[in-house]
Amino acid sequence: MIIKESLFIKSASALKDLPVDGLPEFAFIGRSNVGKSSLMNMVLGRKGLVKTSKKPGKTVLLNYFLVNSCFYFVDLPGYGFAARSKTEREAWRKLIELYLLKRNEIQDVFLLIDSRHGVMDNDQEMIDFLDHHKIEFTPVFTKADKISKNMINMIKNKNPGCPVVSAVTGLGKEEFLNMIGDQLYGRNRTGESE
Ligand SMILES: Nc1nc2c(ncn2[C@@H]2O[C@H](COP(=O)(O)OP(=O)(O)OP(=O)(O)O)[C@@H](O)[C@H]2O)c(=O)[nH]1
Ligand SMILES: [Mg+2]
Repeated sequence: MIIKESLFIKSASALKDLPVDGLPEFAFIGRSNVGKSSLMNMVLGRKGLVKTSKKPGKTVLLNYFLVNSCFYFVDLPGYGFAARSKTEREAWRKLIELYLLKRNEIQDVFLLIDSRHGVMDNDQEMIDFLDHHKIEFTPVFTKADKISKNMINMIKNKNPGCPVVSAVTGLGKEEFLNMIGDQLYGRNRTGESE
């Protein structure tokens, strides 16, 4: 899978504002600060395309990026941002749950987990929600530059098929893109993504 082009399309705060072209989409979800926006930039090879922040909670809308004119990356607002008010957290929950339950275009949900911390309570809540509604997802382990090679291997052995990535070193980029290529186009006879 080669990225030829990526383009910011829109930010939406309601399902009625989402694209209507029916293209498949990959949703990036995870705790605030886990590295969703950074991973998107890394795999797209575009440093500043998706806004990243040292301050958690930056992304509060569904942000759509069109890739190769054939699928979308959707940057979802992060959860577990303590400074958000109760009303804001409720609005977040409503938007995310509606999106995950109703949006037929979703091809896969990438659930990002910080390699250093593993699955935390609010990650588990999200996993329970997805499992309960039989929504398929792929765990992706981020910030692998912060852990040892041994730890990386341990995570890989425990979670076969789940990418372990670093937005800093580019680790896992090819595996991540191949996974997307496989999901969209399947594998050709040589076993490589088309
Ligand atoms: N060392 C390291 N730092 C990273 C990596 N990915 C992201 N970061 C840093 O982690 C912080 C948060 O990254 P973002 O990509 O903005 O995280 P996010 O999940 O989009 O956060 P929200 O939009 O707030 O939900 C930034 O300071 C990044 O530079 C990584 O692979 N390695
Ligand atoms: Mg973000």
